Amino acid sequence: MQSPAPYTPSTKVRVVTAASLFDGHDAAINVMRRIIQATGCEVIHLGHNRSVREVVECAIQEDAQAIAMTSYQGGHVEYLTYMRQLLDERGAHHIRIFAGGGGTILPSEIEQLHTNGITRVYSPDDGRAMGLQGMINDLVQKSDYVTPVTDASSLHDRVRAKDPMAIAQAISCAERGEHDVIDFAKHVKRAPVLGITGTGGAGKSSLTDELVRRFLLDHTDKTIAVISVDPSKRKTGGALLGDRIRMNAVSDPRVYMRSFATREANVALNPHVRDAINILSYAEYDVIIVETAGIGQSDSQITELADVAMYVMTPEFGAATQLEKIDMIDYADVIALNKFDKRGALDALRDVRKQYQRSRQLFSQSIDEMPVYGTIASQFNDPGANTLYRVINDLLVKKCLLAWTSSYTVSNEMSEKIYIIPPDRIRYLAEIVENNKRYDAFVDEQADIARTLWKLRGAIEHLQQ
Ligand code: B12
Ligand SMILES: Nc1nc2c(ncn2[C@@H]2O[C@H](COP(=O)(O)OP(=O)(O)O)[C@@H](O)[C@H]2O)c(=O)[nH]1
Ligand SMILES: [Mg+2]
Repeated sequence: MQSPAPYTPSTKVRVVTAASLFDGHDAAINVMRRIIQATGCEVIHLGHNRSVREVVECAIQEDAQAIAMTSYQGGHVEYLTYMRQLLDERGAHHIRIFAGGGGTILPSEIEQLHTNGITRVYSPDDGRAMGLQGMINDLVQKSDYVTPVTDASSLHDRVRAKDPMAIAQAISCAERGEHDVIDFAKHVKRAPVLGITGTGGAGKSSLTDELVRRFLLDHTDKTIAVISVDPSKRKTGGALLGDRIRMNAVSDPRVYMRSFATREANVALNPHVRDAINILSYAEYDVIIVETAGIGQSDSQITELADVAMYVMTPEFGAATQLEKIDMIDYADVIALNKFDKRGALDALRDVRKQYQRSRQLFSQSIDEMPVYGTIASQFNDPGANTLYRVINDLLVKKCLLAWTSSYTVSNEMSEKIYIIPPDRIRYLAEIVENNKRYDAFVDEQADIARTLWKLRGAIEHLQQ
């Protein structure tokens, strides 16, 4: 069968993808999300094992046109039906649901799910008849619509009340250039903004999640919004907005998160991030975190938007001279040297502190006073991340004249990797195998000797007879 050409959507289609609760079968959704992205859509991928509530809240906050799920573990009728109910309960009747799960979803169940309001469940037979691109074309075509604004006249009141759907719709208006609808947010006093930038994969999203978690624990009455930008592909216009995979703390009523695609080549920020900050300020979020796409030179754009700017890097920057080329070391208020568990981290910390000192001519101060902190964002309750949180909290208080009181205490401990298997025992399984093989060889050798002796003894006895 010849694969059909990709459908060209006429709107910016945003699709949330995930594998269902308790389900680790993510191979199929990974294939589908890549094709959805290559068909020009912005894909907000959540990974596997996601509850209905998580998926629904994400789709509403992201103002997505559709949700695409896989489910292999059973319970798909209840799961998908509940997803439809929850979307409808929250007024998101327009969000379409698509799903697949191979032979585990029976034809009779597919029929039932279609009756229950699931737009389409794709069976293996559909795959054979339509091909992968054919299924995705069908999905994207059915999702190719402009997301509605529920009631434009009450939008500002609902934004002010922090209604996630209203905020999401207002931000989409900004992205579509419908500025008259969001005029109310134009002259608002801006909420404090923490800008986070750094190369892709340095751990910006993981650190954002760690900061959000600590903020929620430290300030039990405060709210936080996260804006996260990832690059669009120039070739297809599609984008993988994958930052939510790292965000475990954002599924909280006091948090709103929105993923942006840059929608332009070679920029680290979407031009509408500024509008989004205004809208979230109008909604009176206590602080807004903006994570940039992390694509190098244009990263320092963030300093124009942020009250406090953080640069995230890792110990693997190559030679110390490379540091002199990094613009953000000159501009950042604070630097996180993440992945502090990597080799050479302590040397790197010294080099980055030295460069920070040099770039600001702070030669009268000790390099240990430079605001560069080693962190391990992938580790629970990491001491470096604790210190970083408190430093950022205090910087925001100082720069934005906030009346926050933090009870977050930090220690002077350095981040250190906590090992489940100690490094010198990392090959323990191989060592057991090697030991067993040595023993087998010894036994074979001894058996050979015993056999030879036995034969000699037999020969001697034979000769004596
Ligand atoms: C690959 C696989 C695995 C891999 C998963 C790798 C991964 N990371 O995804 C591994 C080996 C890890 C695995 C593990 C297990 N598996 Co498994 N696995 C499969 C297998 C062989 C294929 C599933 C698959 O990905 N197919 C590829 C997709 C693309 O094709 P498809 O399923 O036919 O889907 C079609 C359409 O539905 C459509 N489609 C599918 N999804 C979507 C989504 C969208 C958006 C769209 C548009 C279309 C679409 O595309 C296809 C077109 O033809 C199935 C058996 C089978 N042959 O189907 C079992 C199967 C799903 N596994 C099963 C089981 C039981 C398990 C385990 C629990 C086994 C165990 N006891 O440990 C674990 C659980 C893992 C976990 N943590 O959840 C059972 C489930 C039984 C049930 N629900 O009653 C199955 C059915 C095997 C069986 N007959 O027993 N598994
Ligand atoms: N070893 C190690 N891995 C980390 C650390 N922090 C994040 N990671 C991993 O690095 C990868 C990229 O992280 P992510 O937060 O998505 O980076 P981003 O692209 O900068 O947002 C993920 O696989 C994380 O689990 C860390 O401190 N140490
Ligand atoms: Mg990220």
